[in-house]
Amino acid sequence: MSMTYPEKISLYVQQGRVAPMLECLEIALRSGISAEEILEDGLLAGMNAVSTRYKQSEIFIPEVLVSSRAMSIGMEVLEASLQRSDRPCPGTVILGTVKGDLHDIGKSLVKMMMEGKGLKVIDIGVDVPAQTFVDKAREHGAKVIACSALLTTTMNEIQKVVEAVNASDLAGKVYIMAGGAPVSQQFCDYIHADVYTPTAIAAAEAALALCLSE
Ligand code: B1M
Repeated sequence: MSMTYPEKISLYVQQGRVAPMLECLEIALRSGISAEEILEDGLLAGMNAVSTRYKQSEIFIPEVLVSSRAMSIGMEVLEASLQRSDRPCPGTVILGTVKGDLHDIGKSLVKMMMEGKGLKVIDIGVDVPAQTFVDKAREHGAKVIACSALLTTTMNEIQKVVEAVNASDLAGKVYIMAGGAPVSQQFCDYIHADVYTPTAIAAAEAALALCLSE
């Protein structure tokens, strides 16, 4: 039985083959497959398979890197096709991966989902020091600071963001959201972050609710 386009995209992500992945992605979009389905069953399915094989030591960092590069390029193309909300912009979110952490695939997903909700997202990148989150929130009048952390060694940086906000003029004026694989509700309660969400979609819904509050 022949593979569907999302299945092919998943396979090419696993193999890190950008050109055929992009070709399939374009054909899939043209043939009416939704951007959400391509994201879930293609790009994310491929990256999940890579994560599993990496955990089982079947592949190593170089392979993970080529796959994550393919996934990121696919996400950029898909971003333009994901449904945009036509509501007026309800608020601005500062989004970044915390200091010491270079993982950005989940963060990019959070960005796409938040933009899909009509939010303005200022993506300040990876390896972001706590104070930069505060400075950027002030500069852009943001209502939400969203921190992503993928390492147990960097998740404590989110606490530094909470402390930096509390020590600034933004204390009580900006919400702090946290997420990423090692982060949990319990951890967020412990560091006094305002909102924990486990997925990018949940993060987008929560950020929208925060921006619409009051
Ligand atoms: Co890294 N890595 N990595 N890695 N890597 C993990 C995270 C790891 C779990 C793998 C493992 O050992 N099983 C492990 C962490 C272990 C730990 O801390 N306990 C690990 C390690 C150890 C490392 C290095 C230290 C390896 C080394 O050098 N020896 C190193 C660290 C570099 C650094 O950051 N300083 C490293 C490097 C890398 C690569 C560069 C090779 C690459 C990153 C490429 C990139 O991001 N551009 C990479 C990758 C790809 C992974 C895995 C395989 C996949 C991560 C990913 O992108 N998943 C990962 C294994 C795994 O997670 N199973 C692993 C797909 C992505 C969609 O999921 O980011 O979890 P995720 O996002 C999810 C949710 O978490 C959530 O939304 C998404 C789903 O909807 N989410 C949020 C994310 N942010 C959110 C924010 C929110 C809300 C939800 O609100 C604000």
